[in-house]
Amino acid sequence: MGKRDFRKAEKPINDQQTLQGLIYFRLDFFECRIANFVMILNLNMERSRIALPIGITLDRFIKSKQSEYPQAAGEFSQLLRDIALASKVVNREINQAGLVDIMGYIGQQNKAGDEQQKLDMLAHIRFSRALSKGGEAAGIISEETETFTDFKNRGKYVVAIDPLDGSTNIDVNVSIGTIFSIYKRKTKPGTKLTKKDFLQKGSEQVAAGYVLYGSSTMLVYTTGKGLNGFTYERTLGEYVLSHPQMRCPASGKIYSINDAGIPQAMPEIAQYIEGCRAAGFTSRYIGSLVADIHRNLIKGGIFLYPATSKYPKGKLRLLYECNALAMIVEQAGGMATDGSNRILDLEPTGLHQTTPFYVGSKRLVEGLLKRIKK
Ligand code: AHM
Ligand code: MG
Repeated sequence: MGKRDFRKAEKPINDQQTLQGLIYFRLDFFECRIANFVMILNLNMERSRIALPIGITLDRFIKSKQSEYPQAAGEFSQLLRDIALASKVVNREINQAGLVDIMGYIGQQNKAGDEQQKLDMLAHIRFSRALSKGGEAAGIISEETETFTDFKNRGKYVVAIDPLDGSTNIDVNVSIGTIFSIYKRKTKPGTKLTKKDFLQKGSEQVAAGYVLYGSSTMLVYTTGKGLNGFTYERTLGEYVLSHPQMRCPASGKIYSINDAGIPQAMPEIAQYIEGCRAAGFTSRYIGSLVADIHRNLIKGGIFLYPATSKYPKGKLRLLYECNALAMIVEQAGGMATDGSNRILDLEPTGLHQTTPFYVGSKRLVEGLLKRIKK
C-alpha cells in the first residue's frame, strides 16, 4: 500500500499497518523539518548575498580618481574605459576559442567563405576599433602592425599596445595577456600624428596596464599613483577591485627565464641563475610575459629575458611590452632594467625596438645588477 493510500484509510486494519502509519508519520515529520531547515538556510544565504557588497567596479574607481587629472579628467577616464571594454570582448572571444572557428590563420577562409583571423589579430582589431570609436586616442602603435595608425581625430593621447601577448600559448589554452601604455601626444591635437608621438620614454607614460586572461581575467593598471588590480566578474560583466594598492615583495624565491637561452646569454646570467639555484630558489616560466610578471609581482621573484645569440638585442619590445610592465612593477615597489639602465629612462629609436629585460623584486634585480657589473 502506498504512503498516500494508507493515510486515506479511515482506521488501521492491523498492528503492522499501525506501525507502518507511525513510521510514515515520523518520516513526514522529518521531511517537513528538513524542508524548513533548507528554506531557512536558503533565506539566510540569500540575506547574506544581499548583505554582501559587490565591491568597487572599475568604472566607479576610475570616476573616483578623475579629480587627479584636472586638465583631462573626462577624456582620460573614457580612454581607460574603452580599453576595459575591448578587453571584455577579447576575453569573450578567447573563452570561445576552442568552440568556434577563430583559431585559424589569416589567409584561410571558413566554410562561410569569411576571412579567418588569428586571435592576436582579432584582439588588435577589437582594441583599435574601441579606441578609434572612443575618440580620446589619436592613434595606436600595435605589435600587429608595422607602423602606427592615425585615427585622424582630435584625441590628446596615443596608445602603444600588444593586443594579445604570448603568441605561442594562444592555441594551447595557456594564460595570455594584453599590455598597454598611454602617452600624451607630442604634436598638437587635430594635426597629423608623427613617429615622435610614439617614440617617448617610458617615464612619460601617463598610464600603463595589462589584462591577464588566466584562471580568472584581471585588469591591472597604474596612472603613476600606485597599482590596482581588478578581477572580471563574468556574470555582472564588470571588473571589480580585488587587488587594491598592489605591492611587489622586496625579495622572493622565484626566477623566471627561458632555460634554453641561458647558454646563449652573457656568462653573468648563467652565474646569477646558479646563485639562485644554490640559494634554493624555484624556477617558474610560463612563456607568457603578463602571466610571468603577474605571478612574480604577487609572490616575489625575478624575470629575465637577456640578449642571446638568437636575439642579440633581446626579444621583448620596449614600446608596448617592457615600458608598461616596468612602470607597473615600479609602481608596486619593484625594479626594471636592461642590465645597465632603468627601462623607463631608455630613449626609444624604433617603434618595434627590443631590449634585454630584467624585472621584479627590487633586491633580486639589484643582486643581478651587481653580478652583471662585477
Ligand atoms: P610575442 O609577442 O610574439 O607573443 O612574444 C613575446 C613572448 C612573451 O610573452 C614571453 O615572455 C616571451 O615571448 C617568451 O619567449 P621565449 O619563447 O623565447 O621564451
Ligand atoms: Mg608580444
